[in-house]
Amino acid sequence: MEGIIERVRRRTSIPVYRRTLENVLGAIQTSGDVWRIVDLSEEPLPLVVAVIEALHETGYVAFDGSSVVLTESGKKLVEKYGIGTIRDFTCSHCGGKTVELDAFGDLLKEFREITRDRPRPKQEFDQAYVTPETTVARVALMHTRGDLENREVFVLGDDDLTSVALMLSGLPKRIAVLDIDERLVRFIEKTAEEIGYGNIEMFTFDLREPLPEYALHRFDTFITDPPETLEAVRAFIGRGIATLKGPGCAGYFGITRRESSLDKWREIQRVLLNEFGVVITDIIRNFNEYVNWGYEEKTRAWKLLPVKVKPSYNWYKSYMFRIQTLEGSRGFEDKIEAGDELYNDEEASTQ
Ligand code: SPD
Repeated sequence: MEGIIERVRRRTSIPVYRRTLENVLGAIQTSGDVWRIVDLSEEPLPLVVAVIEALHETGYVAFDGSSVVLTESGKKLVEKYGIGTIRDFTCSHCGGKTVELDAFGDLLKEFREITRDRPRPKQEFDQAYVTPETTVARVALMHTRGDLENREVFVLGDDDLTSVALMLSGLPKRIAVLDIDERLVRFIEKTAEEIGYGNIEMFTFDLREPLPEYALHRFDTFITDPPETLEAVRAFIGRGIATLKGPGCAGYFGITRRESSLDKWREIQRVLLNEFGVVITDIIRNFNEYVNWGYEEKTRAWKLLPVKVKPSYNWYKSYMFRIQTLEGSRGFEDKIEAGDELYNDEEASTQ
């Protein structure tokens, strides 16, 4: 195993552990589909590719058409080290989301209809929206935690159209939404007009810039889904916290394993705890499920993958974080000098 780890280290600077190999070898035993291997192993895609290539080089893995399979010596390797297949016992009722959607059936139906002609994901902004079930589950989750009813809610970046589900729920007292993409701002504006919802403000905004005074310290709850560089965490989550009124407010955001190693998670959590002084109250595994964005063949992931095949199911998920503010919590209000690096680091691959 040490020899394989060494080979992986020569291919990538993403930290690799014995556990990484176990995760990837466990996933390969469950499925030959590369996207499923990334999904199940819960390692960043570029690291999974580096492991697969090292295993291929050493004769433990072969490519059978578009499938990744263990060779006879690969089978002996997993047997020798007692590496089992990865099994999925996710609750089939809630899909692991921990909330049930039955009470929100009408909202889900309306949301689907209203968003039928939504703007398609734009690669320039690293967009990929979540399934309608996920968006509505967010409403259910936030409501369950007491963060919606009669609350003032800020949505920072909204290709998921969470603001539309919030309007339909009728729960918040006021909604504000910003996005860098004018198409989305116009779509949300038009939807608000059509459903006759007046308590919403929206504006086109690049979160690299500090938020205007009128957005600061005025909201109870924020929700965002950041790209996962540390700068983007500051730009999206840090600014989200800056919109909150003070202690006792809440924020929601997704963080994935597919583009962020646990080493990066630790850095993100350090920023949350040490820089922003907030507490993490919830982390719900694979809560957010993303619809395949359609520009896969133009992404870094596509260039890296040893077999070129389009994903056949929604392989990309993120964990839902909820944070709460305490005495001494503070948001991020500085300008961010980042171009494309806002979206991309060594572990990212989907833009
Ligand atoms: N480039 C398409 C995929 C982007 C998905 N972003 C989700 C970020 C989760 N924090």
